[in-house]
Amino acid sequence: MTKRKQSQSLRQIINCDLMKLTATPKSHFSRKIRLLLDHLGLPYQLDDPGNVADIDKEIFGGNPLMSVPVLSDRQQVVFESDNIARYLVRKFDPKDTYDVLTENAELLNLRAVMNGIMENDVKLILSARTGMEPDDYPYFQKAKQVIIAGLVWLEKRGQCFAENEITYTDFHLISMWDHLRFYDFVELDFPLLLSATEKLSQSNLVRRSAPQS
Ligand SMILES: N[C@@H](CCC(=O)N[C@@H](CS)C(=O)NCC(=O)O)C(=O)O
Repeated sequence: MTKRKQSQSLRQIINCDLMKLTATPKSHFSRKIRLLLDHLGLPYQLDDPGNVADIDKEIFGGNPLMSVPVLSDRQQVVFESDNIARYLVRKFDPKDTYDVLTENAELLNLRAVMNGIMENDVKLILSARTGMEPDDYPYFQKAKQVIIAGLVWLEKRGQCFAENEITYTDFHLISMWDHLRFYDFVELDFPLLLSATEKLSQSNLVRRSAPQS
């Protein structure tokens, strides 16, 4: 980190000018960012909007998409988990310690599949939460099938996770996996993914943001 960046972060800490992350404690998309913030040692304040099914853009940090996470860094507001990750790395971690800015197509595919699984997981949760039984609708049955097909695809690439140093791709995996386990919509019979997530969960920093009942 350059001296200028270092003093920028220090100023933020000293002035208690904390970044704010609008996020629910169980949100998997938000957890990717909490893991990044925690690993970068960046303090932040969590602003919990409560029920993400609510229709009120103000509780979502002004995000018209009415979803979390949203980062507020003084006057700068950033929507979308991966945009937030890129913003944080460009501002605070020029070495890109966790490989957020990779252009590697295989890694980007892994992340795309995990993001897709998480999106479909959100569909199932919000349908159940808003009074629709997912099993009654082909739209949600497809969402479940996409989750399963995505997990099968990831399991075939299970050796790509939890290798030497933890990376942003691992942050995706642990956030997705713990969330699926928490909500229990699909059976998680994927030995390589299980062993990678168990390895990642040995870290206190990783466990700190795990969803709690
Ligand atoms: N593509 C978005 C997805 C965010 C997302 O779906 N967040 C969920 C919570 S984990 C949410 O707020 N959903 C509310 C909704 O979709 O109405 C991102 O990467 O940040």
